[in-house]
Amino acid sequence: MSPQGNTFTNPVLPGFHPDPSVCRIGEDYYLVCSSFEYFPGVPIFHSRDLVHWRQIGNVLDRPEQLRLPLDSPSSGGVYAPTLRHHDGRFYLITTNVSDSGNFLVTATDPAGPWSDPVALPGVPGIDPDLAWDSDGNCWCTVAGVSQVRIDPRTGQTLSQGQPIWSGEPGAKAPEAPHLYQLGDYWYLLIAEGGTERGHAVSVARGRTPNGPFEPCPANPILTHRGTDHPIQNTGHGDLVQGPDGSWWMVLLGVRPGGGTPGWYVLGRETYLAPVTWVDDWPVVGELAPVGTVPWPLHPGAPAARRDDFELQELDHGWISLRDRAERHCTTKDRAGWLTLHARGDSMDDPGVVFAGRRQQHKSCRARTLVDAADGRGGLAVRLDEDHHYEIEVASGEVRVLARIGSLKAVVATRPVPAGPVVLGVDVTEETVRDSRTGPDTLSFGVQETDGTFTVLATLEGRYLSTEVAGGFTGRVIGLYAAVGTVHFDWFDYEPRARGKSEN
Ligand code: 6LW
Repeated sequence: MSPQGNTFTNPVLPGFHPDPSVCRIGEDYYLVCSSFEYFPGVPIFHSRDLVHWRQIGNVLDRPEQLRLPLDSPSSGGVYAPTLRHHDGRFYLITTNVSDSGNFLVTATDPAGPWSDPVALPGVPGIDPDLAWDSDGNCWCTVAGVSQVRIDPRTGQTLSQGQPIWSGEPGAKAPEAPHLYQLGDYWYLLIAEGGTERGHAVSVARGRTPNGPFEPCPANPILTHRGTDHPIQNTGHGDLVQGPDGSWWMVLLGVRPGGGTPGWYVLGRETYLAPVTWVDDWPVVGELAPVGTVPWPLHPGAPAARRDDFELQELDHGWISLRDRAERHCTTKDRAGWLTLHARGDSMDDPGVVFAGRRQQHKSCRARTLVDAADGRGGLAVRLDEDHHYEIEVASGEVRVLARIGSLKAVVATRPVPAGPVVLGVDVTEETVRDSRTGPDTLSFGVQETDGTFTVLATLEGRYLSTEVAGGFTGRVIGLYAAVGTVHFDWFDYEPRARGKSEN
């Protein structure tokens, strides 16, 4: 099934879900996103309608598949993947910019297990794509834009790299290529203009997979640059056809908030747009507006949820920094609790033991019950090592800490009785008061025994935005241990409605 027109709500995957790639087998759509410094890597989702997505796993969920050295930078790691299905197998090709470069993995079931990596040492650059021609040749196209033939079983490169069409002359960052054979043409879809406000999607077509390519006269076929559309930075698209013959593009976009220049805090999200064909060129329709005509919620839709850590495995949505060994992060030490054993002494440390979930709503709240009798730890809102706020407990004292670039401060403290304590954060989207305000605030506090929430500190959200911190990710809210052993009984995440702009 496919949605009708744009009668659905965008984004279809809110929060840090960038660089979407999609494919369909029969009635089933599958979609993957980049994951950068987080482990497990490359979240994979299933849908029957392109709108409601349920995470069915993470493609790179074993250390043998994904090595992220502890000193690798945030926004390094795993970049834009491409997901394809060929000859009864799923292929996932991507780049680990912090370790192995380009590689591919395969699976018969997209929920896994996925194979060990096939290294692609002869494939340069980032954003690799895979396409097969009718002779069985496998073409690998990368950002730049250039192309080599490969043997996907061995990883061997079978031809010299050839530059092919790379977008509008002078446009920066031709990247995210995807190559499709449709009817009489091979279409080369690319992103250009950079992943910031200038982002765009352009297309060219040719008679053979390696060109020559003729650019579409209507390029860019999608961009929101220079508009006041609430969804900005639109680009990095991938095309898919529904079983009913309709065409769609998944793409990344952001929702900046506040005054000038606008700050986005949820990272680059996945959006859906209808596509029609005119004169054998794709025409991208309007993006469904944010939060207008919600489809009925289904179990996979983001909503209030509690993780009570009763199961041995963490839900697929939990991500950690660079690795997640059982000796650091486990539900097996204390039944019904998540136990974190510290490595690294604060959220400034790239090796800190952390497990979190993406912030998916502009206004939301998170709570957790923490037992830090044997250590120090708490609840953090993280963009990277240099940009995070947290509330932690140790030795009868709760502290709120802020790290913004090279500045670090304890902004509030308060004594608490011995025993587990509920720590929390309320994120609140701000009304724009003047051109310098917004986009949100984060109020950290403790829950009293009568259930009321006492705020200890309210901090500006813009310092945890991509415009301030840089990079490619978005906010992740989660649990960490900075000293010793810290136990967490449950973690609650709840969207909070706030006016029209909320979804
Ligand atoms: C990715 C590139 C991009 O490799 O950003 O928006 C880079 N597009 O295609 C990181 O996600």
